[in-house]
Amino acid sequence: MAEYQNLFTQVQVVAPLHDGVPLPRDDSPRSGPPFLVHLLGRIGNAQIGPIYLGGLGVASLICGLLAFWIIGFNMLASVNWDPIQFVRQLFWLSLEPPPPSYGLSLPALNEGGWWLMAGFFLTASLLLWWARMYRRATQLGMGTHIAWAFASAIWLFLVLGFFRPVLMGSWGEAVPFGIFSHLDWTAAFSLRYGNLFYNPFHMLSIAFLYGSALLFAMHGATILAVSRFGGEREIEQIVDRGTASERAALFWRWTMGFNATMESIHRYAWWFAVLTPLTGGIGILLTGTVVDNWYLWAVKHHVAPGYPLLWPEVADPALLQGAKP
Ligand code: 07D
Repeated sequence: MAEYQNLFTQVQVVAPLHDGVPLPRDDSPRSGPPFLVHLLGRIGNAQIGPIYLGGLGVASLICGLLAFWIIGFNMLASVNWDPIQFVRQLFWLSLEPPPPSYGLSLPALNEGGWWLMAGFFLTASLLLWWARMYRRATQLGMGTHIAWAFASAIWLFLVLGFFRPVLMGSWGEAVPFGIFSHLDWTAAFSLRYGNLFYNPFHMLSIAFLYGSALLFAMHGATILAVSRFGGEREIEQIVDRGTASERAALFWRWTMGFNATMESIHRYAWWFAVLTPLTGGIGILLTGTVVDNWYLWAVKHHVAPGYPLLWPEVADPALLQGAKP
């Protein structure tokens, strides 16, 4: 008889290849016969496929590839179509949004027009992928929690690249497509608006981001720690005394006085993850539209002290760009 297996043992659990549950009648067929990959089986399920493509998936992939190609070929053109320089300088290459003089009008192709087109296709791709996730979940009889969490990330993406530029009246406000250029944009944005650390929504977003990491570590560690009692099979373990889940709960009640439940821990995780980009998007939307300098905002609202007048040579942010006279 096989020895009891859990996730610490070296034996890979391989089930017979299967297509999964039958799909509703109007759905597309799933593509490709499934196959096994041993190495992937070490980090997850060894069975790959069948994949469900469907109309939304294909449309999303086409839009995503168009965006990818527009960005990539513009970068290649910027190094004179030299593939060696393309690779060497890849992290420095960028497709920039139009200059502010264009406002929200249609820019010439090589002055931000390609950027606008790439942004359009990237947005279309994300929204189509969102619809695909929503539809696949309902077709499987699942809740739509994954799609709504994804919507929260798309919200921040749209604030950065669409809603805020529209409110500011210029595409030039949006983020460039490039590795280092988007990092530079982020730093410049923070400096231009008086240090984003003083933006309370940036604070909240960081709290949820770090909180997500902490919860993830606590939950992952708890389940691993009780896997010798079958803890990864959560649902079977919830009701029984002396089981993995009772030990996990006891551990936290002993160490913190309080324990989450097998259900509530996943709700905390979902909310912390969702609130990260949700609060972040609010913070970005307010920047430049409602608040022009977050440091001065913080001083005014007694969040931060003003600069002491002890060292007159210290540059007062109130006198820098973005400050009201
Ligand atoms: C970015 C949006 C959704 C993404 C989607 C994916 C593709 C790729 C590819 C075609 C993640 C779409 C894209 C599919 C397609 C191809 C090739 C989600 C995103 C849908 N900060 N900061 C945050 C910290 C500072 C700044 C959030 C920490 C400085 C700006 C987060 C620190 C400055 C913005 C956070 C720190 C600064 C942020 C992001 C520490 C200057 C934002 C949350 C310790 C560097 C964003 C309110 C997230 C935001 C943001 C953390 C420092 C600037 C909490 C820990 C002071 C401008 N910062 N930050 O989930 O929401 O992003 O701000 O120093 O816009 Mg910050």
